[in-house]
Amino acid sequence: MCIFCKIVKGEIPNQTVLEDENFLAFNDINPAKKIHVLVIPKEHYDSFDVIPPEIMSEMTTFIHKVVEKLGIRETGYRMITNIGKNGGQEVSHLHFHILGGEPVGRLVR
Ligand code: DGP
Repeated sequence: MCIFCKIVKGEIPNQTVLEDENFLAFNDINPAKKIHVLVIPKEHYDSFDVIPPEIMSEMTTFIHKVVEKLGIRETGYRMITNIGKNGGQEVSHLHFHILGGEPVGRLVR
């Protein structure tokens, strides 16, 4: 079972930001910015590449709630999802990184 599925099952502890029946948002173990939250579907999908569009639509609604709860809607934030080997994905369970709480800098220079 993958590490994020273990988090969903409660086998690995996490600092939950927001949760509903289908999605979970929790603090990244190794934060790159003041706010660094991961948002995942509870059901396992390897990456964004394979998530059904209708589930992605529900996830979008959930992410909006996470951003509202974090209080970073007004200031802005960066959202990233890494896909596969060349995308630098380490955990093969779809997750969106939400980075904020401070300027995150330019992604592409
Ligand atoms: P990625 O490279 O996009 O696959 O990012 C994986 C992220 O997952 C990385 O920022 C660290 C985080 N991470 C890995 N293991 C754990 C864990 O057990 N708990 C938490 N909270 N985050 C984890």
